[in-house]
This record gives sequence, structure tokens and C-alpha cells, in this order.
Amino acid sequence: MPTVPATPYPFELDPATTALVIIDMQRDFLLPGGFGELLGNDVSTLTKVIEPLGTVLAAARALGMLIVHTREGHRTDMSDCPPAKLARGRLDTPIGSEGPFGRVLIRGEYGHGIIEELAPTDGEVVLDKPGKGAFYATDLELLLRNAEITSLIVTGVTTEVCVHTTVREANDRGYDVLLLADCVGSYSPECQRVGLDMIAAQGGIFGWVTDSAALLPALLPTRLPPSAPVPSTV
Ligand code: TIU
Repeated sequence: MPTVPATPYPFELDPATTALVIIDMQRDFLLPGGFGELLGNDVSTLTKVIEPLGTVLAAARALGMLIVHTREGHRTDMSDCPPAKLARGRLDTPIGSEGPFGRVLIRGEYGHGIIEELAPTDGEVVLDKPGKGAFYATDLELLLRNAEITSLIVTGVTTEVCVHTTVREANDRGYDVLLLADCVGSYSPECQRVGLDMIAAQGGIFGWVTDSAALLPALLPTRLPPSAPVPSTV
């Protein structure tokens, strides 16, 4: 089984039982004027995630790995948005109100969509979630169990919010989680550093941390047996 150099110790990666999870790479978090900026953040800090994550996504696609894209957002009538979430931050442009990219954090609106560079393709899971964690009030656990997935490579934004919540949820459900430091992004360098440190602290209390350069050799096309050509007997 391929081994990926990681903190706090090497991660054993079987692509057949590992899913790539891409958290909330939506315009609402990455583009100026979206929900992320409305919260008072500098969204340009997230842009550097796009290129390495695109490379990992291409490698995972070539291997035929299970790929899950998540989107944070709500139904058009907002019946799945808790009043506490709506009130939080005392925003001038709260969730559900009209912003530059349509209604903020509402499904089907332009801002809710995933950025073009990482757009999902046919056969990939697109998971809408009302909360920060990808397991809360979704069928993610069922999908992963049915696909016999035991490990997750977690990427996306933001490190300390939806990525962290998802990693913690996954860890409690028994998944081995590998986080890619250059494929997760935060609006704050301090939160990025501490967020990564917390994953691998105490001997890997929530999982492992590595980066895309260390992972990619383990995702070479020869790694996944089902995609290998069947030897001819004639
Ligand atoms: N505010 C912030 O950093 N993040 C979120 O609200 N959602 C996600 O992390 N996707």
C-alpha cells in the first residue's frame, strides 16, 4: 500500500477505499462580494488553494477515486437555516438576501455554485449541506459506507470552519483523515496554522497533515488495481 509522508507519521493510502472530499469551493466563499467577504474577510487568501487542489482533483479523477464536492447553503425558503445562524454576525447582507451573486448562500444562486476551475463532473458526488460539517443533516455517511470508503483526503475552505468541522465529524465516525495543507485555505494565517496544528496534535488526534506534493506520488495511475489493464492470455 502506498505510504504518504505526513505529520505526525506516515499515512497509508489505499485509493480504492479513499475518497477525495472538497469542501465548499463556492463563489460565495472565494469571490469578492460573496458571503465570505460579507463576514469581513479578505477572500484573496483562499485563491492559492485552487491550483494545487486542481492538480489533486485531476489525479484522483484519473484513478477513478470517489470524489465528493460539498456546498454550504440553504433551501430557497430557508426552512433549513437555523435562526441562530441567520442572526449570527449581525450582517447588513444576511444569508438569503440579495448580494452581487444572487441570494447569499442559497442553493441554485450563482454565488452558491462551485468555482469553474474545480467544477464537478458527471459521476462525482455534489453534497448540499446546511451546516458547517459535511456529515450534519446530509447522507454523506451512507454514501461513504456503501462505497466501502474508510479514509478521506479532505481539502477546501475554510480550514478552521467547514474543513475542521468535517474532519472532526469524520474522525468520530471512524474515518482516517488526511488533510492537505496547501489545498485547504483560511481567511486568517493564524487560523490556518493553528487549524493544521490541531489536526495532527497529540499523535494525530483528528488525523494526518501533509501537502499535495507529498501525496501525488501515491496517486500514480498504476496504484489502483481495478483500472489496470487485464493481461492478455493469447
Ligand atoms: N466563515 C467561514 O470561514 N466559513 C464558513 O462560513 N463556511 C465554510 O467554511 N465553508
